[in-house]
Amino acid sequence: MESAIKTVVTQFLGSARGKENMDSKNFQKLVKNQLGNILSGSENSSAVKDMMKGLDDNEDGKVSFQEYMKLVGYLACQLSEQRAQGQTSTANGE
Ligand SMILES: [Ca+2]
Repeated sequence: MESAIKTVVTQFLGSARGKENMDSKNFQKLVKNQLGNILSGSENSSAVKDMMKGLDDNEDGKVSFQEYMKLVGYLACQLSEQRAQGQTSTANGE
C-alpha cells in the first residue's frame, strides 16, 4: 500500500515535470501510458480532453495534484465496484 501511494505521487511529479500542474499534453501522455488498461478511451485524445475538463475544477486548463487525485479516487472506486461484481480486472497491481 505504501508503495502504491508513492507510485501515485511520483507519477504526478514526473508527469508535471517539477511543476505544480500537469499540462494537457503531459496528462494525455500519462493516461495513455499508465492507465491504458484500467481506463476505457485512453487512446482517444478527445475523450481524454473531456475527462481532463471534468477534472479541472478551477478551469485553468491544467491538472493540479488535487484534481489528479480525483481521477485516482474515481478509478479506485470503479475497480472496487468491478471486483465486487466478480469481474476479472485488467489492472496489473501497480
Ligand atoms: Ca486545474
